[in-house]
Amino acid sequence: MSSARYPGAKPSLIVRKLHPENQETPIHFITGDEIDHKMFYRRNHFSYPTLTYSNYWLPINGSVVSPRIFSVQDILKLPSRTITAVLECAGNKRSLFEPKVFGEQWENGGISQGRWKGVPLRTLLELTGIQAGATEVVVEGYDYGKRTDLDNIYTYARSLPLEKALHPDTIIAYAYNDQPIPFKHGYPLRLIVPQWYGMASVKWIKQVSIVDSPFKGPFQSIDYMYYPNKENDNNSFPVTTINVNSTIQRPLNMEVLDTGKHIIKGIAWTGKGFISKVEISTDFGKTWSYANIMNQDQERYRWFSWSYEWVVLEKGDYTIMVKATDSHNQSQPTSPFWNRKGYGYNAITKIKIRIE
Ligand SMILES: Nc1nc2c(c(=O)[nH]1)N[C@H]1C(S)=C(S)[C@@H](COP(=O)(O)O)O[C@H]1N2
Ligand SMILES: [Mo]
Repeated sequence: MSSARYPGAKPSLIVRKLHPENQETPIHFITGDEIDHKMFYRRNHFSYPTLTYSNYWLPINGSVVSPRIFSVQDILKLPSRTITAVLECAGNKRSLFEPKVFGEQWENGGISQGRWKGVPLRTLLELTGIQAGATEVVVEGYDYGKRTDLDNIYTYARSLPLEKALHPDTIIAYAYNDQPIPFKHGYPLRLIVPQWYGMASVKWIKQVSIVDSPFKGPFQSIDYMYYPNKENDNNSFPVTTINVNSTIQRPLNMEVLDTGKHIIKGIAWTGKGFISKVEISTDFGKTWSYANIMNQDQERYRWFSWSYEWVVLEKGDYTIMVKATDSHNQSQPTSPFWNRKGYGYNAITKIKIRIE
């Protein structure tokens, strides 16, 4: 559709909640692989923090050989790394679970992608040294508040196992798409943890602490755990790597189209590995064809755009299904893995279309 016929019509974020601010990316109306920060989803547990930038320092302490306090200037001088990665909220698509689960009712816009530049956390940890026996790295943000389920005030803090913290692509970022990180996305410094759901990528970093026992903060021990049972916490395990997944951008769910040729297009992504195939069915799963995957040779951590030319001659109602598979042979399952807090939804993507 030519935008010239619709002057001024442009996508906007979709509000889920304003206090704290939680908004979705208008993923169906995004073109391109690097999302403008104005269209980047926003996911916050608390009010935005107040920080004084003139006096901002990044302390690294705990089980280190020599604790240090870095200025942003110090960090800018170190060798940088630039990474284009999918950031997806673990609650993305939560609204699709049956039975429904409590929490932000994300549809499919709890996902964005862009280019982050920063310094590997590893580089900083090499400068402080790590003591023998250290097991995890805790990254704490400046934002804090009360949770509905606990009495104390908590900051937003998460830990990473040492191995993930030391991965050269786990970075302390200071730029997004060549600009300083926008305030709402973590200015001046945020963690970017490729391959893991977004909760790991802590914004507004206040300090980094190396620890030698499992970190038990509530955003790690209560939230961001998969609870497979409705009534108890048995068999819970932590939310980490992004599941293989896809979204149909066009046409829209429940759209009415005419007979003829239509381009079905969307994105597919995964945490570990890359997307190896995208299959599509326009007859409710009876037959499947391969969608055409664009730029399949691209670097890791990105989403893949795909498209499929659909020629439809018969009027009626159609269910279109998309199933992505990754290089570790993980495919979107027929039914989702239901869990009480509604994380990691990745069942086969479905929309309905009417042809008249
Ligand atoms: N300090 C801090 N970091 C945070 C959060 C937060 O509430 N506070 N939310 C996390 C979650 S759950 C997600 S999905 C991403 C969202 O990042 P964005 O708001 O830049 O999209 O940030 C993560 N980092
Ligand atoms: Mo999230």
